[in-house]
Amino acid sequence: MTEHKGLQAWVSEMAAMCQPDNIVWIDGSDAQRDKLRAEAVAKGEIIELNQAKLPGCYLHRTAPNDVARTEHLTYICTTNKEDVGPTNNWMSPEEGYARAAAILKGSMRGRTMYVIPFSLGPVGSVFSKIGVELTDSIYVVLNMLIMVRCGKPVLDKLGTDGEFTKCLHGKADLDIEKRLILHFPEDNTIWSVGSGYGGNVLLSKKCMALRLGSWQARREGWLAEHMLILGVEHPSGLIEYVAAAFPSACGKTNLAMLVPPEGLMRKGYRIWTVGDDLAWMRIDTDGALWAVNPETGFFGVAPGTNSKTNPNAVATVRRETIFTNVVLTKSKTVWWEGGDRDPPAEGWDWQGRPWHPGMKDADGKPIPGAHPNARFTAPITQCPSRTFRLDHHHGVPISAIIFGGRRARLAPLVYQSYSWQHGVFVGATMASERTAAQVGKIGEVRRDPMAMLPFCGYNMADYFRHWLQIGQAMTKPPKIFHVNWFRTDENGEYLWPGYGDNLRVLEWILARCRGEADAIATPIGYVPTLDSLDMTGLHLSPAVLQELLRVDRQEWLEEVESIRQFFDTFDGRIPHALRDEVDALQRRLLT
Ligand code: OXD
Ligand code: MN
Repeated sequence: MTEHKGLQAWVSEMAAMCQPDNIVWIDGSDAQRDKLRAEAVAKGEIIELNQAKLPGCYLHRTAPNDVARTEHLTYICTTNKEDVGPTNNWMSPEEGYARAAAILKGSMRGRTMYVIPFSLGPVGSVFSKIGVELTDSIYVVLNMLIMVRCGKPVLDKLGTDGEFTKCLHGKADLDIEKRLILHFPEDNTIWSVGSGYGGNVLLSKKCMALRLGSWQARREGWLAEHMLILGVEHPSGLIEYVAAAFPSACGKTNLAMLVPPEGLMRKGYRIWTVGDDLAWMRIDTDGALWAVNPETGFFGVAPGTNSKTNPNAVATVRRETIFTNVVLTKSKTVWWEGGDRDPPAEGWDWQGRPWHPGMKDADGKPIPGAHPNARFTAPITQCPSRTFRLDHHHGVPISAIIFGGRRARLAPLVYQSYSWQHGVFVGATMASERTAAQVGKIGEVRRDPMAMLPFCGYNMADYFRHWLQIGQAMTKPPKIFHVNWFRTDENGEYLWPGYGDNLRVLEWILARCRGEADAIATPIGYVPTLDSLDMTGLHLSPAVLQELLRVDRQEWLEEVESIRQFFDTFDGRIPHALRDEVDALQRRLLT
């Protein structure tokens, strides 16, 4: 399949270590995919679903101890420990290779090693980076075929001496004691062993696009971010794009595919989904920031996905979808908690055990049928709101960057930063709190800067500096905002309806970028005036709106102290500009 000597040599070297019986190169064709599906069904790796109801759909079950990313087993392996900073686990490259090799050695005996050439970003675009993943899992192959551009066109582009990221995945015996997710940024290499869960094994995603991607982005002067990208079409026909970062479980996929509320739909608003998880962004010759979604599919959380929370996702997963760890029904369809339909009278749970609604464990707790982190893997081309610019080599121009967290109090519905530097500060100090309503006090706050805490491949203090430098290099930087859909009243009830109504906030943000919407300056940034959000068709009392937009000086002064403590964990490496920002925030709060 390739004349690339470096690639051939690396595949041979890895095969000599893992000792597979066969090596199969993935060409990206439907014919090969169909053959692999049949083989995976025959081996019991996937279950064919009801093809009349769910054409091209399959179910996979992971090992019960292998259902989520394992951050404590995820390492960045660099020569100098300080390069990874206090937020990452570190291991020396020597130790990393040696420990993983001991597990991988001979682990593919009796198995096939698949060679998957893939491109993040449109093949041949300035954004594109090529990787090659070796894996002994057909499930990984079938997922990668959905998630990224794979096969022959990628190898053709790689040519005889192109650069590529070396990604090795071996299931070994799926033993959590022998599981390691290792990144070697100095060698452009990733080794993942002992897991079969998507986030640990689809190495294009968190491992390459974010951890190695962020490392490369700093070296090369661009941004690799954990952000959704969407376009908002204005009734005039103008389409403007935003990139938004939220920690897990804050509704990124739902926002990326939102359906405008009735009132705004009638006015002519429309959403274009570019991506739900990753954004690679570069400064183009016009001095503005342009972005691509490096992926071609969604690896979304199934539970809670229904026609109200995300009708576009529901439409997307009707065909050619791999479901992982959901309920299997007697008619070979799938079900999950928080979906559209009532549960089946009986079926099999995510572990394949007979299951029926109302089952309880020994402690009397309900036994869920689907795992809470059950997933769907589906092509973006099936999403009704997909962008028409997915393959554009320039990507899309970003008007606004949005950071968000889950805060029952403190953060207003939306505010705009005063400058790029202030915006970087807002992103760097982003946090989510556990829902505090029930106990009536603020929950535990977890700082998750730019939603990159588990994904930044180097010292986050240096990452903030890189963001500051990118801002200086742009003549037309996006404006930076913060949103919070999760503010509650004293009874713990959400004040804002969320979902489609979030478009009202996006529209204010974009109008601010055009210099059109009103705002008032508060100590934390610009907040909408009460009449500047388009509330057509939404009846929210002025008092509720006022509460949603309120800035409480005392709470923010407490936040300032918490931010200082967070910055102190970086051993004096935090850029001065961000320390200046926290001082300036405190000054504004006290005047
Ligand atoms: C994801 C995550 O799966 O952020 O996208 O954990
Ligand atoms: Mn994610």
